[in-house]
Amino acid sequence: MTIILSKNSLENMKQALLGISILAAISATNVLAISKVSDESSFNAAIDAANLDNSINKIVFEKNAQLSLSHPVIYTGNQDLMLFGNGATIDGENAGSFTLDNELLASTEDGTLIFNTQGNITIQQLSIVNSATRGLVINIPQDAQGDDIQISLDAVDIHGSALYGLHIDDNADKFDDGEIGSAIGIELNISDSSFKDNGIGAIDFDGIRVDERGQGDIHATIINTHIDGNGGDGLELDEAGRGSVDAKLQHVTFNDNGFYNEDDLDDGFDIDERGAGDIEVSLFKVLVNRNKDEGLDFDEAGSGDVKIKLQRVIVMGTVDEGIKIDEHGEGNIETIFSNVMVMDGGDDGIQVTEQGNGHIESELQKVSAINNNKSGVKIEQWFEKDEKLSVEKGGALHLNKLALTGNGSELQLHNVNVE
Ligand SMILES: [Ca+2]
Ligand SMILES: [Ca+2]
Ligand SMILES: [Ca+2]
Ligand SMILES: [Ca+2]
Repeated sequence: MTIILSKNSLENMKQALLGISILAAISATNVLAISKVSDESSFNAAIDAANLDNSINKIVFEKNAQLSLSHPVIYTGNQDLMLFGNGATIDGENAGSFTLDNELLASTEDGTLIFNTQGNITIQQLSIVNSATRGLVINIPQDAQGDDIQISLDAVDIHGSALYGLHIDDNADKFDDGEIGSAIGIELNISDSSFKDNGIGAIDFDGIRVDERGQGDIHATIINTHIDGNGGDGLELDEAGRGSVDAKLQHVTFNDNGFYNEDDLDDGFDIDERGAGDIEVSLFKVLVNRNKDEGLDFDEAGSGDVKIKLQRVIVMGTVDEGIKIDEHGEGNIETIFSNVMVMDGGDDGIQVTEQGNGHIESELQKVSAINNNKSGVKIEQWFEKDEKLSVEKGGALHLNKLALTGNGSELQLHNVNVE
């Protein structure tokens, strides 16, 4: 059965159909799926065809198709590829396995759907559910060069994975340690999607995990998306080597994440940046409720600045800090929070810590911190942590309608002046 027509066969078809209106539809894309993907064998056939023929750049599923996989499906082509899911659901309950070592750390190469490529990947209207290992995996080849990979997910639902829901891996180390990765960076765009109840089969597996190493940045834009109920962090962006992390989120929830490992709980949204490079985050209308470690946890190290802009953000019911921002080494922190509420946390509500060379410039506008166990707001600028005498010019805190009530201590500052 023919699954897909390549560009060449389409050219022949065009000749035959010359003058017929269907031409307009065909010429809009290089590839037309004649028989749509409807089950495991037709999905494998389509991916195999794309692996062999780099003119194939689109695979279309039958409307609302239900697929159950017995093995991971693996794309190995170089070309950009789009999967148009058309409402299809891929069940990965039997697609692969993982092993646990003595420390109960899970190791696997498997995932329900795996892309080994630096080609751009676009997926629309597709669900990946109940994966025995990871749901959706994109492995960036270590020798990748040139433009950043673009990964675009629209109306994608990944839930019930034992390990990561979505894993984008530009790290040569199998346990995601180390510093070795490709020369390219990662551009991730997600809209109208959900990542729920992943990371429920082993410790430290997130709803979405991006591991970027070597040269290259992480650019993430997430809109209208739910990242809830994952065993590890809801979202972890992990960048090392030269390069920055920037994340723009609008209308996103991070609720009830981080519960799987009771000895080392996890966060709603976690960023770890090391080496040269900055963290820049902008959140608009983001809800962060009942996460087990921190709600928002942003750590910057090596040279580089941290810029965090929060508008209309609510963080409630964390076991540890609600919002925690740490900057180490050469570089500054700039925060602009407006209409932010941090409530019922087990530690500080908002904790901002700057160390090494650098200063803090912080603006809190219509911010409230209520009933947090330790400080409502704690902002500290250190050259060396716990120094007795400040050797740097003090940082600046600009306040407009800050409401603090019921916290262990309301406001705690070190070498930061209220202006
Ligand atoms: Ca890289
Ligand atoms: Ca990097
Ligand atoms: Ca840095
Ligand atoms: Ca610093």
